[in-house]
Amino acid sequence: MDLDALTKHAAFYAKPDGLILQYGTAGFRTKAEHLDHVMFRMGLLAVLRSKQTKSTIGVMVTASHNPEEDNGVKLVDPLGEMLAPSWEEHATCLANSEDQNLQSVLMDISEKVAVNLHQDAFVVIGRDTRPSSEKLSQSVIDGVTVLGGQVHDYGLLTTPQLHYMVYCRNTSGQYGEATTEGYYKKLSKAFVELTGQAFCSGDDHRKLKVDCANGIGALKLGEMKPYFSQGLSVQLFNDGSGGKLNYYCGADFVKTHQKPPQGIEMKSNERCCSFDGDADRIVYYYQDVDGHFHLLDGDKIATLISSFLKELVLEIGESLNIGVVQTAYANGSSTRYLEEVVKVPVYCTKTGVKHLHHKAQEFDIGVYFEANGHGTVLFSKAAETKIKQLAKELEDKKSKAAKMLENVIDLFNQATGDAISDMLVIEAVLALKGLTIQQWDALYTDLPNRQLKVKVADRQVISTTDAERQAVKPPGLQEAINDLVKKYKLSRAFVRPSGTEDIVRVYAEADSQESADSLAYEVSLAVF
Ligand code: 16G
Ligand code: ZN
Repeated sequence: MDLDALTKHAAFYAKPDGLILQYGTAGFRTKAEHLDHVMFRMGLLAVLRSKQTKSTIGVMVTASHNPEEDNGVKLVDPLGEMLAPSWEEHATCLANSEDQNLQSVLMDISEKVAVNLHQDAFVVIGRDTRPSSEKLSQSVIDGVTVLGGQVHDYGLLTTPQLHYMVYCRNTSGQYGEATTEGYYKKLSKAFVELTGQAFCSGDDHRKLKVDCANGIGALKLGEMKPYFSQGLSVQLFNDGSGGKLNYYCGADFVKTHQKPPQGIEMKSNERCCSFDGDADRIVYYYQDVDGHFHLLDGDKIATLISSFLKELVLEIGESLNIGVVQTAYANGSSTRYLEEVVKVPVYCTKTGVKHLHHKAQEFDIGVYFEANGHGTVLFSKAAETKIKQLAKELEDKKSKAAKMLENVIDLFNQATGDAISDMLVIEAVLALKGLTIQQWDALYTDLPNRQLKVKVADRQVISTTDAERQAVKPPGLQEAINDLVKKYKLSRAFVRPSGTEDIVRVYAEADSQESADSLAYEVSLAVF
């Protein structure tokens, strides 16, 4: 390690006085102007992680659905997964160390994790379309190179594309080719083959309007469109030409406000969807003939996909176990529908993709979606092998179903939730089952619900258990919530400290909107 060079370069990336940041569920995230030193340091950390794992590590510069002025960074582990939790602590430690301690903190981490400093390091970098992202990604590159690591800068990418690249590179190309073209071809081939047999009633069936949140999704979906155009025609809105990132648009806006984004022309009953700012989340929606807005969120997506997968598994007659993973935010109706109608076991984890992803890996087929539209489906190696083998056998109903599953495996991003990939899966399922968005929506009715934010002096006074569904601290809070919940029918409520904002979140659902609103309000009073 060339410590002189490190000291020299580090001088360009002074840490603002008193700034303390935490590597949370979404990495580091704050105002872009405060992140230069963090980026440089994450370049350093990525080199250590790469040396330790003897693998390519990814660094993504994005703040997802946050306002355009923000930015953020997260590291991607060898199999395209989120950074291991023990390394989140190292990241926090490194980001917060005073400038003069940088070297010693870095050495401490190397020792703790037993890094062989002579090992080669390789880091790949991607960034979203924020005005600050290019400069910040240069700071990451500087951090990597000063420690002697090699870099490949992919430039503009969606977050899930970077996860895909890392996964491809660490599996010797077996998962796919580590280029955007490789990604487009792999997914489009699977989509076109999957939808090949679908009966399409009219051209309208193949049309989809996509709100791209004025983000990277517009660019990448635009590049990809020609590859799958024989199966689906997408029309892009909020494509970044003039509009501001995530401003009155995007998946987070639509889910939070339960209304259509600005900048999209919606005719009644037309199928529309929204990506978030880095294209790892998706929600669907439509407006009915009476002008009512209908949102089909991550829970509806999980339900549609789980039913489809369950049918295919029954058809191939193999005992592949399916598990669905949700969080406390999943609408009670979706959980009931999955358990009672689709008849699949449902599990609840803490909020944050890494928790759901981890749980989903326990099954042959693990479906996970957060209500906010982040999710994917994971297939175990054993399931994949079995499915591929069945798909090769004689032409019959069984092998047809296996072939479909084979394409489904290729179509889902196995590294992380991916708006483009999820969109293609949903479009394929709707086409194959001949479902309109209204029929999909009608599978079950959401219980009315309300989310509130509560500002408190210290959100850490609240701690939770049971996948965030029960408050253990402060004393008496859970008892108070229990008493309030008893007052309403079909009700449920919980509170949890946010992992991304300095607030406490309250969620309530009940048999009517008035009850859900009033329960949420009463619970928020109990939080003080
Ligand atoms: C992050 C998480 C998202 C989660 C959200 C919750 C990832 C990649 N993103 O954006 O999954 O839903 O945080 O935010 O894990 P909250 O803690 O503020 O409610
Ligand atoms: Zn995102």
